Amino acid sequence: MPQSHPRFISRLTRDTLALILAGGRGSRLKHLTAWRSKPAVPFGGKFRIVDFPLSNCINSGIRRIGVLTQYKAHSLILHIQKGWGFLRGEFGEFVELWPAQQRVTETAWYAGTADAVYQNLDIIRDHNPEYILILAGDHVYKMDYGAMIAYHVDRKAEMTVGCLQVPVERASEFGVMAVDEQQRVLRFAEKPADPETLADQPDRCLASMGIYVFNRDFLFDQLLKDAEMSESSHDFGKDIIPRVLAEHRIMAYTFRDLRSGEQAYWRDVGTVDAFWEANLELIGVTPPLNLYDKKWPIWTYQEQLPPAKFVFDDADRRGMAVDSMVSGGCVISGATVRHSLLFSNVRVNSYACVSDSVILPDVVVGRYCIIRNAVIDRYCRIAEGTKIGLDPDDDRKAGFHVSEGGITLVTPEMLGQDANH
Ligand code: ADQ
Ligand code: ADP
Repeated sequence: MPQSHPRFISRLTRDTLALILAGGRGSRLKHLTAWRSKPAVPFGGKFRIVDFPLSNCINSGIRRIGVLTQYKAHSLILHIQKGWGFLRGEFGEFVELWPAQQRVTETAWYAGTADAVYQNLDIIRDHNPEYILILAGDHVYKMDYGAMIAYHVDRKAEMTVGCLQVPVERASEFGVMAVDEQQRVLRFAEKPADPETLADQPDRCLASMGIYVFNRDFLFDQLLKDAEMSESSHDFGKDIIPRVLAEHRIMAYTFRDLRSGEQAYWRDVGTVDAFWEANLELIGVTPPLNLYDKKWPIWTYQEQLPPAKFVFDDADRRGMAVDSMVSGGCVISGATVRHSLLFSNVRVNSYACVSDSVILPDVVVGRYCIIRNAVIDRYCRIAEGTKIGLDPDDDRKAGFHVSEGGITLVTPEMLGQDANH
């Protein structure tokens, strides 16, 4: 049987435990991650970022998943508890939350990513998987991990690193590697100032996606060794990969669209500008990320909400949204919404005009407001007549955050409102 046969892949994914690293702060998202970790940041109208790697696992047939949390985990924990309890424990399926719990020493929380996994080694050992798939909780993409695990086994790798080609100007944000013709990793530099480019393309680099497949014993050996090293920062990219690649078989797996073979959609929505852009991109007629794909559904927790409605107000002004995505529970009354994404339960009142903006759940936009090029955080109540996104200096004076790309971010705290609703 050829190794890429679907039945063979389903055996591999059944033998895999996935660990989603969801502890990072994501500080470049500014105030959006003041109270929640980046994986818990809402995305795409009704999802949170962590729903993407979680859904990828389920859709790939991986049904044993640990989510490792640390920073401001409350909203992430609630989301996972409410939304991801549908797996069948009696079949050995689970999504479990593994908070930093000082299991190993009394004083240490998670240091780097490798330490986060190391601290859970005894739980992983109990599950006894053949392969361990380590994922970041903060990227938006649709990926069949089965194909990557099959590649890993096929190439007799001890560890496989998922990677993508990126333009050289952006490469310093990533782990950058060089590979031989068989795709074996020869060199790896974490966030290098002077990144090595691809041999045949001087303007592109091979960047790590921060996702890894490990053979169980190899992972255990390396984590135990790393834990002993006082000079290590206990991080996969900074410490483990560069240290092991000379003596071990570390392979690179390039993430491509399985059908077209082209570069696949993958976004690290790590800044306010990237967050705004990735959300608005979803609106297009043929968006680069299709959320309507029945073959690769994105699962989430959602409240039961009534449909969105668009109504005439008492002065007979039309409430409408064009070139927009509007989620359940929204009411647009006598107001105009253009090229915007409204999350659940947003209310836009008469004479208001919202354009090129991303409005998170449970926001109220008062009468006569004008909102442009903005991200409005959950639970903001925008007072009647407020203008946002018209003049960056006015926005800064009002206490809002204006991003490098000119997007205005507004949170309840900036409005002097209680975010605890
Ligand atoms: P970064 O994304 O910069 O680089 P890091 O900040 O360590 O790496 O975050 C990786 C993932 O782990 C994120 O999902 C984060 O939320 C989570 N995380 C971080 N610290 C954690 C901790 N202590 N406990 C639990 N979770 C934690 C990495 C790789 C690069 C690669 C990029 C791709 O190191 O080589 O290019 O990802 O984005
Ligand atoms: P999400 O909308 O992502 O669930 P929330 O806005 O509910 O995030 O915030 C996550 C957690 O942080 C909640 O427990 C909330 O009560 C708390 N929180 C949010 N903003 C503040 C704040 N300004 N001060 C104190 N706690 C806050």
